[in-house]
Amino acid sequence: MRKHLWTLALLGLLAACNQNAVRPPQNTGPTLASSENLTYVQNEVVVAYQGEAALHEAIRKLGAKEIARIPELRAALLRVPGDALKASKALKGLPGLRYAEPHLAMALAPKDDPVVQRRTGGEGLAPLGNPSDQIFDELPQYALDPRHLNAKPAWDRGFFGEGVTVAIIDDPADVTHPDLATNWAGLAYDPVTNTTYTRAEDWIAFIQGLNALSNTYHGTFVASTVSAAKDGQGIVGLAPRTKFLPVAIFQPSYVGDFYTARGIVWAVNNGAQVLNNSWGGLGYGNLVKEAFDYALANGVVVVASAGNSYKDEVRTPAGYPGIIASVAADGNRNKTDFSTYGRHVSSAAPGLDVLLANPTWLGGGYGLISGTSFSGPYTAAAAALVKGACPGATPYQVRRALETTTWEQAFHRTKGWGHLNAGNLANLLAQGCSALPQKGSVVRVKVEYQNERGLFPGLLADVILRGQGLRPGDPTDPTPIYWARTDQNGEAWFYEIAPGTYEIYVAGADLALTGGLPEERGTFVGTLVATSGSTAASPDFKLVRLLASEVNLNPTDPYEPNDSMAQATPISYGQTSQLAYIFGQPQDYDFFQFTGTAGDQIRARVYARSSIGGTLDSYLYLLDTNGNVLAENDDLVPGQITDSEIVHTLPDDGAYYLVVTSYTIAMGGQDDSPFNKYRLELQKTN
Ligand SMILES: [Ca+2]
Ligand SMILES: [Ca+2]
Ligand SMILES: [Ca+2]
Ligand SMILES: [Ca+2]
Repeated sequence: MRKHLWTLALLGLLAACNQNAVRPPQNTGPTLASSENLTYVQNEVVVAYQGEAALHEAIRKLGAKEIARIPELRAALLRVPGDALKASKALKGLPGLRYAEPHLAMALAPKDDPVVQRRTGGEGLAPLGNPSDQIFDELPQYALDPRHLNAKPAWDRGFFGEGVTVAIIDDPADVTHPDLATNWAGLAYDPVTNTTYTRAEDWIAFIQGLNALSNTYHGTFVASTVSAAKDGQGIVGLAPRTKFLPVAIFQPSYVGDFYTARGIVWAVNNGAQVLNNSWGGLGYGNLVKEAFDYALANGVVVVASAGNSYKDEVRTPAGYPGIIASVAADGNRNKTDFSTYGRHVSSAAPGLDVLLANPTWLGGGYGLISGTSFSGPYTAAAAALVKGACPGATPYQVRRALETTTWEQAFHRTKGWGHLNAGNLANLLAQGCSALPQKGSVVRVKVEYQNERGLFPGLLADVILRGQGLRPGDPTDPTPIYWARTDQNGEAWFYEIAPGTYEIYVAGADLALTGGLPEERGTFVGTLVATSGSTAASPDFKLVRLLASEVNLNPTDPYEPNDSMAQATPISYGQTSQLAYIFGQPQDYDFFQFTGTAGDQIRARVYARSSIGGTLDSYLYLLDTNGNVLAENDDLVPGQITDSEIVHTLPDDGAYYLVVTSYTIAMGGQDDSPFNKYRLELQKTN
């Protein structure tokens, strides 16, 4: 399981060292920046647009340069002169913009992860059970035996995944390993340079050119989980006649969300029917989520590792709607201690000490390795068995085919619907494609906010769909729950989800910052029915109009109106304001007045997004009695703590003003969100 670098602050794991390990995605060598748990390329912004006009306006406004574009996702990568997070905020409210976000970075950090360790050279190759029924080619593989994935009955019935291509979105896999060469799809992709490789020697030369051979093995292990040939040598993948398609998003470190999204789109456009993603982290990237939506809309199954975080939490991409999240199981078919779990997970597969292929550049042969990185591709392989038998099966049908044929066939949030069983799956497939479970749904939710001033689209928020009757806290409750984020138009999409009736909840767009499970968050705003067989072209649609009476979405700023010196709210030394909001008008300024004496040293501090959550990147001014700006501050620690602070010595006796607004408004833009909360503190320090 590879990690998003931008989650390491939350995990508390070696964040500083990993930044040093990041390999620049291009020769130009971009610098990484970190702010509020996000790590991103300091001067690159991803812009998603409705039409070209909005893109051109964004470029003009930022003084940016277009680096690359993904037409399928209506998204472009821009180089900007200043800080990318600030630049993306400056675009808020631009007509025709869908969203702007910094070019998020992730890093490969397998050594942080105690469970992702290789052992090669024949040491302890049969760690669990009796090897007598574990030989499928040459070496023992407990994962496939009759007590685990139960592969043989599936193969005996002719289900090998023939005709199916599985993309290995990972570090570049070895297409020359003796157990993989015959099942390479003949194409491989470097998304950074947009290069498609068709000759093995060119691909290997590309890998060697990355100068990181000792850290490049993960993708090869993953590819062999799915596609190792059944040829009498070495090992066998669960779907041994699938072709694998390597996409290099770790080179060996993570190359950035834009290139990951480009790699996903390339895989879909080049014949992949299943995408394996043995990576992830916390946080939410709009572009990568939309790339997976593109895959799902094209009937491509998406599998992701749940994570190796030892706890019940939603990581991404595993937690995006429509993605099959895999838990790692041990030799007893129980969840491993390290596996991430939760209500969103689909199923479990072997992920402890599994025997897989080691790259030829590291000596070849085989090794033992652990992690949800490997339960994931066993799941992708099971999906390929379904696609091989029923090419028209939708991603939701594939998911349910796996979930309804597990050993347990009962839900528990520690391993979803249970441990995969390919023999049971084959029994289902043998009944023909009409026996597959019903099709899933595609749902579009649009959130608008209405108050006495009118109707406002584009509230940036988390939208949570909870199946009716959800019992939070009950670990055996199988009711589905999904989470997605709105774009600037207020739209949130849910591809390939379970049909049924849902309750819709809306919450502040800060899940990644504040944590909390989706099932415990949000304000109830209505219901919708998702119908089996709805599609991207014809989704189930629900317009949610949030009224001013919905308390959580219409916070009262106790000091309004306070938009001028004449309306200023008094504040005195030692006082902290109540919770207030930059909200209720496109450019809200909140004025506070205090009286000081010449020589007073004051410290005025805004507590906002960086300290109390929410969405406000604050900006603070100090004015004298005539309205002249004496001091101003954007960020307490530039680019890292976006709350504001002014320390100043007063020049005269008399009245002074502190003015709080948002960074976006201070730059001339508009920023009107009910999640823009803050408190203002004033102190005299001498
Ligand atoms: Ca083999
Ligand atoms: Ca206000
Ligand atoms: Ca105000
Ligand atoms: Ca700020």
